Amino acid sequence: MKFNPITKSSLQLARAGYKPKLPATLTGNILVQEGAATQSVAHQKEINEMFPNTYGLPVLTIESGSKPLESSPIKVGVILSGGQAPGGHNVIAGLFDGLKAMNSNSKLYGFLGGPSGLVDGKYIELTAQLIEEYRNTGGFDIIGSGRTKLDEQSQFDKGLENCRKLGINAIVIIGGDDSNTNACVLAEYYKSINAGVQIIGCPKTIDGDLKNEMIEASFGFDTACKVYSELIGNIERDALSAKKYWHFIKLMGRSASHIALECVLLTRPNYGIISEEVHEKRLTMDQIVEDIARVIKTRSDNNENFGVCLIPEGLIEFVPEIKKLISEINDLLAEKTAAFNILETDDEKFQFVNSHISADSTKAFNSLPKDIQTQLLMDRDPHGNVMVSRIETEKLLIEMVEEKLKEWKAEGKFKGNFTALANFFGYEGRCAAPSNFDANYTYSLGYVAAVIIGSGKTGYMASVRNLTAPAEKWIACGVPIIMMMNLEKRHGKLKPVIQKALVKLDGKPFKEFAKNRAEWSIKTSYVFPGPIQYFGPSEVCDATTKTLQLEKS
Ligand code: FBP
Repeated sequence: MKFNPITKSSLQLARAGYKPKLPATLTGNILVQEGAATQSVAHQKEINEMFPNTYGLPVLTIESGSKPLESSPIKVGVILSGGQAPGGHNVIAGLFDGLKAMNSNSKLYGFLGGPSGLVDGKYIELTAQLIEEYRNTGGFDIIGSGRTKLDEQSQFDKGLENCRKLGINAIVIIGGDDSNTNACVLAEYYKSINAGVQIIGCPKTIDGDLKNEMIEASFGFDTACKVYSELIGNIERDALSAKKYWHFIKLMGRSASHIALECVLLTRPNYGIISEEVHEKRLTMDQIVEDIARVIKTRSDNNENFGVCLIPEGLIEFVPEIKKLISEINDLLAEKTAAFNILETDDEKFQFVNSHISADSTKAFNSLPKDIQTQLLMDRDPHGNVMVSRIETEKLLIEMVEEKLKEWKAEGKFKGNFTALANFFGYEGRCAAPSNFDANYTYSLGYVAAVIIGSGKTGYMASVRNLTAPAEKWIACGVPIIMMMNLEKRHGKLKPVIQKALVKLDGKPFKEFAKNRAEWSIKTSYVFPGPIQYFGPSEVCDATTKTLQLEKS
């Protein structure tokens, strides 16, 4: 593939010259230290049996050493997997620079279009000239991404054949929880057959749900939340100026509500839903709607017929009656795929579903508007997830709140006006040019991946910690991916997967919201974060998320 020069904006040109910062331990001589043996986060016995060759590996800490880390020439393949997240290109740049620092004859190949590129042998060589064009840019377009799940031996064998043709000794998979689960399975298989190909993962996802004791944040979360918060702030200012609309804004983030929580903390809207709280309190759709309507009424009683309500993308999966419904539909579609796929009309599909699910779920299914029912039956992604970004929860909530307020109006309880507008912010943030934090973090992650490869290890995820400190003080590590694994039901079967990090209701970010939300709902307390700044004072340009700052405070 030849780079197609596109006219660049002045910001792009200036940004190309930005030199991402590395932890000080990566800038001189390097020593890779091994810690004690580790275990998986849950289901230790079962996971140990499934991963006999890679279970129990030690954590690696990268420290300053007395000699430079050198390697023989290595050939490495890199894959971008899953949804785009700001900073992917910088991971590749960091990986490239790290490999070249260890041996200038090392080579980097990019598999095209995600994991399928490995299986189908579609690749390009990533040269210094090509990488130069993509430093500090958003997007994954340098090699493209995809969501193909690698879980069959035939795919692993084909991938190995393609690596052998190119002389590739290591593969870096840049992805979220599902893609790093793929990485873990692949590492085990290649180790079990002594394939001589190392597998290293990198924690990517705007959703922020690939984090744990050893991974403080997934990359892209910082930039995406800053983009959404800029837009939310602009809408808040419009609402405050016009004083006639309620804006219902759905925010991406699939299951976990980290994005919604971060944006709530940055912009202080009048209402914010956190799916994990809905689940914990077992709130029904009716209760959620009633609570939103209560805030609208109180504001209206104060003559404020406007407001902003933030909704996490995955909400619908956390409402107990709908969660049960989705789980039954998932099992049904997995078991009776052929019978379902031949049905042509929506009505036939609804009838089929209703005749195979429990009475409670039938009731929940039939309480939903037709378009939401259709959206719940759409194809799952290759990992068995409902594609929640396509379910229009924001519109569903507006409809239900409208109904509730009509009832209250008829009873004389609500005297105001309610005009609502729906928004969905997701794709707007996934390919933004990485913030300084994400530019530094991703470049460091790529560099760490190179060091782990240089030290001959497999089955590790690159990790950079101490992220609220200046980049020079960040701590570089390699974390066994198996430490993050547990068993979960996918496509109707228990599978080893990386445990998703949901919002912790006893964590400081949620507590900060819970402490203030009553005031923010009634008193208009909006904050307008403005656009990401790449140049200027450090407190404006370099700060990372409120979530991380609170978690680490
Ligand atoms: P990853 O988990 O792969 O990083 O994807 C995140 C995400 O942006 C989710 O927030 C969203 O639900 C999903 O991707 C949408 O992806 P697609 O456009 O492929 O349906």
